[in-house]
Amino acid sequence: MGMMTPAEAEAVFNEIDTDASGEIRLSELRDYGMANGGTVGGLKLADFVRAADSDGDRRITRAEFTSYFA
Ligand SMILES: [Ca+2]
Ligand SMILES: [Ca+2]
Repeated sequence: MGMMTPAEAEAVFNEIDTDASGEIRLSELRDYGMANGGTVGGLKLADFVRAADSDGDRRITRAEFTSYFA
């Protein structure tokens, strides 16, 4: 929602998606949060998942991530 440019959102997504599967699993999110003060884009991890996971499968796809942040 305009918090990042599309290019920034893409870069952050790639940083979190360490296995390059195209979606962020909760374990990847936890690893990222541990290294970044427990937040993603200024949101706590649980709040981030609730907000960005629009289909509720507990995984954040590239499309879900960029449509939320960019
Ligand atoms: Ca992944
Ligand atoms: Ca999802």
